Amino acid sequence: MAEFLKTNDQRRILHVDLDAFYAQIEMRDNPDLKKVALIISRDPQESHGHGVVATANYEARKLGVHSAMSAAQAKRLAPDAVFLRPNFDKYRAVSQQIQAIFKQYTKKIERVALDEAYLDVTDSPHRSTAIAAKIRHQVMAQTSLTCSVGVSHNKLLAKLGSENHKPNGVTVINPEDVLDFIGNLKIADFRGVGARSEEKFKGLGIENGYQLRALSIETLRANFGKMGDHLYWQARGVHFGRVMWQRQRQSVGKEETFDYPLRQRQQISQEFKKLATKLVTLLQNKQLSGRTINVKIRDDQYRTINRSLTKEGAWPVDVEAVQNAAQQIFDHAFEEEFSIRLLGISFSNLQDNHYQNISLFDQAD
Ligand code: DCP
Ligand code: MG
Repeated sequence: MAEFLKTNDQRRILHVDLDAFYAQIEMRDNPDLKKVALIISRDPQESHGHGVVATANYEARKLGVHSAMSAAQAKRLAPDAVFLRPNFDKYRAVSQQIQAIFKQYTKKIERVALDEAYLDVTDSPHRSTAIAAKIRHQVMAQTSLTCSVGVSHNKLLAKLGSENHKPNGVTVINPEDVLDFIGNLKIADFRGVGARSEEKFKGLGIENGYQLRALSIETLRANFGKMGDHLYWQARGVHFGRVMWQRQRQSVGKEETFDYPLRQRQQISQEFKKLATKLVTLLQNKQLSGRTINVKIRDDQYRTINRSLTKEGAWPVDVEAVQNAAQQIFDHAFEEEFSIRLLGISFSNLQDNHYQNISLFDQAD
């Protein structure tokens, strides 16, 4: 099968993840716990069997204990384990120390959990591997904790990389290594593949990334619905999700208040055209689109109506399309007479339009 996949993704992304985070902190603070199976959870005896395992050290993991398992089950697997209640204040404080280290290398940090973050270091003058090494060194020096780091050109690969050599490891995935790295993954390593999908894949005779990649997008869709598309691109190591380092805008919009109330549909459609033109320019400048168009209408009694139209995919960033959608919403809300003081149009459920023009779909297989 020929692979012509030129995504030309030039970003440099790191995924940093502390090893057995809560458990490692507790072992650091009480070294006696290093020798035993340690489970961070309420004790099943105290909680009438209701506790859930937050995490476990590697001794306990050897016995089959893992996150999200019931404490009662963990107790059966590891009867001699020490159960410790989580101390979130302590973990949050460590998390802040770690974040402060990340900030020395980039402001583009997406914190995913207390112990986990993506860093976009594309703009840094330093090599990605040097940054990874320095971060690991500083985390150890300042917190006495180990972490694992994945380095690649997108978030998916960076995350898979950090999982690859856990604990206390670094994995760099260069573009030329992507297809082999992904090919060698077990099917359960792919995002979104849980116990049920794993069974389904077993039924199809699919156990690894190479076999997954051999499946057509149609086969994947037929078996896994929308997940099928995600799996198709994962199998090729393609992922355009951005490191969400800023609080994302909720919406982008324009509105206009009128000195004299508008009473004719003709006036309304003219105003919608003006608003749509301004909004489209704004969206183009920001390279954004959205799945939802919202229209705000206020009449001279100060009654305000907000209505929206949501599509499966992004709306075209196009004056006529936006104007028509707004008019449609308006006509639906006002069939007879009206007296309008304010009109507004906005886009929400925003999406990045940045990659729209990249030809990554010209693939032959
Ligand atoms: N956590 C939790 N419940 C879960 C998963 C995680 O409470 N279902 C908490 C406990 C973990 C921390 O979040 O210590 C970090 O989650 P990770 O998934 O990164 O797990 P660990 O850091 O414990 O282990 P690993 O070495 O696999 O990263
Ligand atoms: Mg972790």
